[in-house]
Amino acid sequence: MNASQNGQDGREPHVGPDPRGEPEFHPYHHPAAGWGAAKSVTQFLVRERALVDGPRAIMRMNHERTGFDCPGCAWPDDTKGLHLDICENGIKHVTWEMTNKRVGREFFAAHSVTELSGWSDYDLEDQGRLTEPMVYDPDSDHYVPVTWRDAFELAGRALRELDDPGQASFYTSGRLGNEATFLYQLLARELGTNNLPDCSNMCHEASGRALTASLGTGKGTADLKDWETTDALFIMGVNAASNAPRMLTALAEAYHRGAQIVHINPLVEAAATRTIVPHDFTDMAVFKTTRTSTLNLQPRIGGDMALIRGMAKAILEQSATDPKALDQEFIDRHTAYFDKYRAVCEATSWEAIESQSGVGRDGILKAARVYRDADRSIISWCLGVTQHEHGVDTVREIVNLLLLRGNLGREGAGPSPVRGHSNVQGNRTCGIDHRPSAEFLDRLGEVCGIDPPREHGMDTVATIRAMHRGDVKVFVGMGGNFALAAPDTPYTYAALRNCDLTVQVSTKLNRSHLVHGRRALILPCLGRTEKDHQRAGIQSTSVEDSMSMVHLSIGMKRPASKDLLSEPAIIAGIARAALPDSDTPWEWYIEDYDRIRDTMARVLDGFEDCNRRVRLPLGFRIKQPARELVFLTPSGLAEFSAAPLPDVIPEPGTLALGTMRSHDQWNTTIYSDNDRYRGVKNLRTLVFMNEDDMRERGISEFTPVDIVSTAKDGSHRGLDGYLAIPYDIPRGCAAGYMPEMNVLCAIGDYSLQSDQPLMKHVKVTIAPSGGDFAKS
Ligand SMILES: Nc1nc2c(c(=O)[nH]1)N[C@H]1C(S)=C(S)[C@@H](COP(=O)(O)OP(=O)(O)OC[C@H]3O[C@@H](n4cnc5c(=O)[nH]c(N)nc54)[C@H](O)[C@@H]3O)O[C@H]1N2
Ligand SMILES: Nc1nc2c(c(=O)[nH]1)N[C@H]1C(S)=C(S)[C@@H](COP(=O)(O)OP(=O)(O)OC[C@H]3O[C@@H](n4cnc5c(=O)[nH]c(N)nc54)[C@H](O)[C@@H]3O)O[C@H]1N2
Ligand SMILES: [Mo]
Repeated sequence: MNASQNGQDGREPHVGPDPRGEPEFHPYHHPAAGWGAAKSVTQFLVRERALVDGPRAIMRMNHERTGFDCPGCAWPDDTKGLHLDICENGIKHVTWEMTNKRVGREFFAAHSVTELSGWSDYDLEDQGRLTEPMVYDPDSDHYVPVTWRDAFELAGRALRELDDPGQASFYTSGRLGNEATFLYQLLARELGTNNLPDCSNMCHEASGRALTASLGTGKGTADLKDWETTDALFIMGVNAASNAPRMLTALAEAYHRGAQIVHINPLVEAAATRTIVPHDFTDMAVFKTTRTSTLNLQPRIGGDMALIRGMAKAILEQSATDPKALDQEFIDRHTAYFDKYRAVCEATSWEAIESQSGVGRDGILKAARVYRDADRSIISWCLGVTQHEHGVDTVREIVNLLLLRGNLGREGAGPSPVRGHSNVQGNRTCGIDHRPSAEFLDRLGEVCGIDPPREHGMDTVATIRAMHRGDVKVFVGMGGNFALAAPDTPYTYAALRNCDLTVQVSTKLNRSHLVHGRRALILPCLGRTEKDHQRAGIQSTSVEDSMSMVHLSIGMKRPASKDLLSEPAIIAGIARAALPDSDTPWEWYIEDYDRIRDTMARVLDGFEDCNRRVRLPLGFRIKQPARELVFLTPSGLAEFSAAPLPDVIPEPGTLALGTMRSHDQWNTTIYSDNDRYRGVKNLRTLVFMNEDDMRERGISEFTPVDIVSTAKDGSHRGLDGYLAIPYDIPRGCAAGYMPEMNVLCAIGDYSLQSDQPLMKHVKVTIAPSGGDFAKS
């Protein structure tokens, strides 16, 4: 059952840096951000030897017009043009790209792929930036240099020679700029496939589908201004201090203003306590902390829908005596199916709500009171809500609750998903969608003179399965680290290895270069911080944040190597080779990205006149019809849903395990083995457990345990020798880190509502290592 020994067929023994220190766990009681963050950043800058360039670049991060967009997350830029709108993890993220270390042909000549497969993921990325295109040579088992022209021809020929364009798949990780995104989907569709899997398939797919069903637009409607004026914030299933640290500023401001801040998370994360606002130098100097929470509720894993249902039930019950509890006028004018929703709330018993949510009625009523007393409420959420079987129903339940009090289409109110990758939302806007609408395809066809395929394409999980079967033969990864980010690691490895060709467009060496098809290319690209010289001069690219603001990002650093190409140029190169007779002016587009934007303006809703508007000081906001109370739903109204509560209570003896990030990692990129806010040092192979669950199993702190997951189809997967950490987490729940724990996520375990892998709800048993248990 030990899947962790073999770099070829299982997982790496270790993803983080060596040497490994002794594991430590000391519950952490310091405020989020502040000096701890400053110290951590300094250590990081020193290690990456970026002490000169690092700080200079950081000063340009998120500057309107003259700066580059921080690739760290999708939190919007400060509307007041704050000139130090940065955070610890954003700085690490940028410095990671700007490292002075390089991995060139000598490196690949010295190390075979088999040898590199035994390296940790940390060591792979730590070699620095890729410098020139490389092709895999099966005879020597080494990557060897290849010219760009030959690389494009190899990829182009493989694509041309497919029996069917559906045998190709084009993955995107959400940091690709809008212009490259647009060209990428054009390449896929001109070739004849909608196989455009992306990281949202593992991330916010559920949010998009739910919001589209309820409101007719797949995005949140609240923007940063709304955050600044709201009376109550409900923050669900996000570790904001680590993963959206600039949210801390908004939370601190809200607290000062007297707004209520309710955190809903099985773990009380750092953002649910207090912070030192990172860019407030006075606060930093005097160690002044601000509370960032007024109420914390700890539902069981998967218990959010029941909790929200409980709040709605309380509001509905109260409306019998309190006419202001509901916004009846809003409900009458703007919504459909309210009666059905009321009926399902009435039919859901308080017992079911309490047992399914894992929160007592008192706590739910407290949250309901906050909601009732606030004129304007925002509900914000991230992966703790989406990566579940019933993620779509839960997001729809969030919208139901908002609709009850007309928290939509007005200042200070609305749904507000926290997106992950810095441009993941822009990717969707610009056409990365395996289920495109007919209207979009019509316009794309008309404007670009192509005949796009109408059949839906494959998402991430479907692509992996198709590669496994041999139905997808060419895999192109535009950024990201597919091998490690996807579920069921050994299965995904086998799928990638079964391809005729894998192409990875990347900035640094990672696992996806070593787990490759029979032929393989590494195509190194410019990073977001770097100058992109094209014929018409230095180019900028546009990106869209979590709150639908589109703005320009422009790099200012000399490229890491003279042999790098921009992502748009790489896509155009592959496209020309794959589609020699294409009428699309690929080369002409690359000379001047304004030309790409002009075409985008004609194809994409909300991009009209985008070349001018994107150059406005803060860029432009894509119109959100739902924000204007225009609902592109079948009824033309905001639609209540009335789904039954799912049963999320673990069977006796089993636990619900959520996989998540540590503080010191960026998805598959590991910065260190520490998780500062959770009090962990030098340890990633851990599992956080409730002390009673530990006691019941004869487990104490640092006891090595074996974890076995049971998939929907009854199959088992396991990890051995993880160390148990007693943690403030509800009974029946456990948590640990991705990507190591992806081994436990079965390929068949995805949501029937969103097709998202169930990464926050893995059914596991945990027992002390060494028993017969692991072999069961
Ligand atoms: N520094 C840094 N920033 C990042 C990233 C990174 O890796 N590092 N990743 C980026 C990406 S792509 C994304 S999508 C986001 C991810 O941001 P998050 O959503 O914060 O990601 P996770 O670390 O997976 O944390 C999930 C949170 O959900 C909670 N949770 C788990 N199960 C449940 C549940 O059933 N209900 C509720 N209410 N909560 C639950 C966990 O306790 C944890 O706090 O961050 C983005 N920003
Ligand atoms: N178990 C479990 N698995 C998960 C999750 C989870 O919560 N639990 N979360 C899921 C989520 S939310 C997401 S978004 C995915 C993330 O999946 P991915 O987006 O595929 O993974 P990342 O780790 O973000 O990708 C990192 C790589 O991107 C490349 N890169 C960095 N910058 C650039 C650039 O500018 N251009 C290009 N071309 N490449 C660049 C680098 O080579 C780096 O190694 O993982 C998913 N996997
Ligand atoms: Mo994500």
